[in-house]
Amino acid sequence: MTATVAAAVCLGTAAQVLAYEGGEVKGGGTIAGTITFSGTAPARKELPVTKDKEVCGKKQHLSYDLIVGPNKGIENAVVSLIDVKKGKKWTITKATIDQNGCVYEPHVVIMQAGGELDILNSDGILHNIHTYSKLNPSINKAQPKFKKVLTEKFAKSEIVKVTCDAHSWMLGWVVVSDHPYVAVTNDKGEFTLSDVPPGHYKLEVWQETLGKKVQDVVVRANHETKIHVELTK
Ligand SMILES: [Cu+2]
Repeated sequence: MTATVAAAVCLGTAAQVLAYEGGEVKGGGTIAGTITFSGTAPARKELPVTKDKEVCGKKQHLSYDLIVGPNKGIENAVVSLIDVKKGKKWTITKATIDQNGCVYEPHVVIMQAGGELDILNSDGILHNIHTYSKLNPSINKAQPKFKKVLTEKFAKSEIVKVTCDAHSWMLGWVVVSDHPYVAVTNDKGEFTLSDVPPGHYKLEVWQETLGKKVQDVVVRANHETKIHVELTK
């Protein structure tokens, strides 16, 4: 019994030491750049709409798991600092994804660990959100047509896969982070991380089908560090 209590106290202390500390950043630098695909990008496949065609069939559905632009920029890659302990405060108080035309919009959403995610249902049909995660409890909930919003909490930092049990092609990701130095690339593969305290960091790039790549990055006061990372199959 005593041993259990001691272990619990130890874990509590470790968590406090590792927790991210948000505050004012003086002389922060910027990390900006592009994530590109190396080689010939595979074409997006058309996903057949097998259900609720009157709503889901309004849009053409092309595979959402790898989108490479004309200049090889990878859309929806997640860029984050993985060893940052201190820096700016979070400004997102609540994150939102919508189910619109039977697509999760955005495909990748960022939220604060311990924060809330609003899951909207603009379609007005039955969706069933089903999440896959290691650290956070899995969610498997029907969202009937009259239920305009479901609000869910995610306590732990990790990337959670989101699917819909009603529509097999629907796919999204929730990036739960305990610090705000995380960005999703735009349709040109570009990202920016701003107000980073000067220092040496590990920058991680993650893409759902291409995996992870980590590299060192140095941030200098009031300076922009340019980064280019290539990912491939
Ligand atoms: Cu659905």
